[in-house]
Amino acid sequence: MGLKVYGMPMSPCTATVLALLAEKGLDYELVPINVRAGQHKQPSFLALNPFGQIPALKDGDLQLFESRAITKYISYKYKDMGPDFMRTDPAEVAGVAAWMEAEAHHYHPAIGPLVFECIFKQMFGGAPDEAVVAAQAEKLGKVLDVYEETLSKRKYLAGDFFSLADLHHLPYTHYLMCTPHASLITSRKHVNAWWEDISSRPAWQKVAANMRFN
Ligand code: GS8
Repeated sequence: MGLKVYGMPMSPCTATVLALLAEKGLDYELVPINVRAGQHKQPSFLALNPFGQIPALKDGDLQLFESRAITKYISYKYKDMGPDFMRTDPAEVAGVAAWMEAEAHHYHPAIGPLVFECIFKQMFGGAPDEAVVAAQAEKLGKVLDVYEETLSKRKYLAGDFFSLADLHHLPYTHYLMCTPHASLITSRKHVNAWWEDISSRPAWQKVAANMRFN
């Protein structure tokens, strides 16, 4: 039994897992879960993730949910397949962990609602709430000022190596670049260079090509 990812290619959290699998060159089956049709709230999917959100993973007898837990599991288990995105040196491991936390607790709360307003809400026929958009753009700008300072000293978030910390920024930033707020990235020299670097990775390009939202 191989790896099975339950989700949708256009879902940012699913795309993160697919990006890692592509980087590692691992074979997997993508089991489509149609969120629009509410499949993620059906008992068969709730058995995989009781919180009813995609993605989920099956690897033999192991079942897992939460994209950040899934990418850590894949990185540990398939350490010898492709690059090691979690490192082994304790200081580097800690740096990757710190920037994964920064993504989860600073970057994501700022960019997630912005992408929701500008991309996902419109998919369902809604208009962006401009007050929310402005507040989230300001919040994201402040987070990106910290990133700019960090990335002026090193090439990637946790050091001079691409890691899971960088990888977790790919899907939401990809969508941000399709909104009128791409300048949040492009106006910051070091953030922009980092984005151009990580988003041009061949593995990511393959995953991004399937993230069609219109
Ligand atoms: C969030 C998953 C999530 O928001 C993770 O895996 O990192 N912390 C979790 N999934 C969204 C799709 S966005 O990729 C989802 O399932 N939304 C439907 C819902 O919440 O009902």
